[in-house]
Amino acid sequence: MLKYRLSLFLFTFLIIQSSAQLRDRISLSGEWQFFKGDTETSSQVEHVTVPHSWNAQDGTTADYYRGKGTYRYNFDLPKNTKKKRVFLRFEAVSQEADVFLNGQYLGNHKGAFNAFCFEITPYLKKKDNELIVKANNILNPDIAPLSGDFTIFGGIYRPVSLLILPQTCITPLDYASSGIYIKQTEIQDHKATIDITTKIDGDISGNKKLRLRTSVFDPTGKLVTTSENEEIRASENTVAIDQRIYLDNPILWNGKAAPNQYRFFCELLQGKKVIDTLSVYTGLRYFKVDPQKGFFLNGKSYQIRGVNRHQDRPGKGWAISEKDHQEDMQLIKEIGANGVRLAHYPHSDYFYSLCDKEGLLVWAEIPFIGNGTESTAFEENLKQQLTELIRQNFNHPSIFCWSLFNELVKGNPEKLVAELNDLAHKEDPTRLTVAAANIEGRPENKITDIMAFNTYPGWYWAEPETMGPSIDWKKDEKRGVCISEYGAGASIKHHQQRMKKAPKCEGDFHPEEWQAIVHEGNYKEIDKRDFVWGSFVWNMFDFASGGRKEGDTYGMNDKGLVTYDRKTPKDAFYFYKANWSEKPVLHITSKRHIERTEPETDIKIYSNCSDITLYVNGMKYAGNSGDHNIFIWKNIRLQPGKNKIRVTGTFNKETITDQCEWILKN
Ligand code: GCB
Repeated sequence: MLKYRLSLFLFTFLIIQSSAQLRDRISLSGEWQFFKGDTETSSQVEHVTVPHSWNAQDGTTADYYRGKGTYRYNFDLPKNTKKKRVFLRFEAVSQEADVFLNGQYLGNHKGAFNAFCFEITPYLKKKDNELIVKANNILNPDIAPLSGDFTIFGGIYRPVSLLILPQTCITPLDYASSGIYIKQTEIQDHKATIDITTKIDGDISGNKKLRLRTSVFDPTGKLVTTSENEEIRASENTVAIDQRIYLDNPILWNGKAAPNQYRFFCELLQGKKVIDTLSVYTGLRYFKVDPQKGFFLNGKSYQIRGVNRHQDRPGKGWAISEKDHQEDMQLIKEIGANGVRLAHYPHSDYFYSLCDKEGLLVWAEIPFIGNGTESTAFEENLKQQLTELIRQNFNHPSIFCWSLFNELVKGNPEKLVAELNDLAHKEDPTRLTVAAANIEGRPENKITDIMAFNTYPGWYWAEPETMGPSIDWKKDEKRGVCISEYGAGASIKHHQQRMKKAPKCEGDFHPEEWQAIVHEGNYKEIDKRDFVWGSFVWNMFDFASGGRKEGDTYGMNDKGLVTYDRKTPKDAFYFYKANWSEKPVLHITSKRHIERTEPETDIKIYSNCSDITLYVNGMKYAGNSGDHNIFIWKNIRLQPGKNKIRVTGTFNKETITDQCEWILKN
């Protein structure tokens, strides 16, 4: 036993050793030169830090700059490149990029959200290589999206790296993916069939005695199986190698409860020598949507109750850091959601990885929004963006569906949606296709495997409770239904008590209280219906939408449960937290409504505690029972001047308290 452990340790050690020497990644993030436009005048040149967006400051204004921007970066050849190949990989440039190295044109990339990669080996010099990126975020009829309620921040807004790889390598050039695709052909509780495809690029045609060995480590780090191919015979210099492995009793990736992941360690050998290695991770799981009973993960009911997310932040736009991603994830975890719709475009690989680790179910999406042109170039661009999304994110266990459009309202996109649907199935037969519509009965709504609707009862129309009939109209006997968006705008500076009807959605006054009422009313209706396989609040965070003129700040969509700076959760956040979280929640709503003019008020608490007791200026009010963890005391009299509001509850035998002060003005 000890001998076995020792050899396993040595084996793992050797692999780590060899991979460290074979591949390298050098970050080109840091100081770059930048100027707006494409012809340089020295006065214009700024020193900026990449990731960068030129709309970091003006992205919340109606006439934010949608134009050209040029970046320059100079670097010496890194030391470890002898006999290696060098690739340049961008994680995203918004929204179009032309890239040049030492005057040599490397190529163009269209689409703001996916990675792309070029080989640069032949163009490198020892010293002072000059990299130029000419980018633009000009509205272009050939690039999706053509519309949308969000700012298209321009720039090199995700990291850039050099990949230093062996001459013959697992390729980074297949739509900038990892080159390894772990297909979960059949997963059950007791066995798994997995098909691995590894794409190799280099000097491989003829008899090069190449073999591929894939070792699989379970979530505890134990080597569970190894698959090794016969020698590879290829006529071209790129080849895709297929391997099938079987596992008994796989340790499943089981959502938030157990987000277990396996490691697939691929080694490329020439004769006995290991010439390239790469590890990828995935979690094994199976899922389905039952049209009557909703979502099932690994055979058990697991309704998705989640939030939507946009990726921007104040002062940064889309150029956010890993720390920012972590903070978003922390808040999504805190609220207790079990799923997230990463709207309306591909998000950063880092964020999908956080979702894998936290066990969130992810809806991933391409930016086909509003309307399409009939142009072939536009259609090809959407297909390219879908292929990139799928290949780059193929191994993320969190992703369960590929979404093909959001709210198509113009034209006849049916044929294109059908082609995208076929493409998604061809690229990935293991996940579901989905789309989000806002108009029932349109022909393109019938195409995807499952379907979802954006609906805003209580905000853009009707009362919050109209969510009930709104869902029932949309119910599909074969595909169930998901509410992919619902919500209301809210400012933490605007307050009103005893609200009976919606404020003007296009107006400036967006009281926090009404947003909470909409969510309570909407969510109760969603929660009653088992056939609603998923629901996603619009939106977890306020986000930039340059053209909007409403609420307390123009240029923003304020439907977030949390403010744009991520500092203040609004009351509605605590409604969900009280319903979803396993941690204690006891929250007095309207705390920020400090200055009161009405002597009588209702007091509303969101809580998952028991024995809830309210004290107003020391006077005790017995608890009442709360539907969906909402507790309301009606017509409580405030005294002129200061009022002390305190509430206590019990959670796991612990006493929890919340308090605030309101001032009744005479
Ligand atoms: C929608 C859109 C989303 C908007 C949202 C809103 O239906 O899909 O992009 O931001 O409504 O707030 O109006």
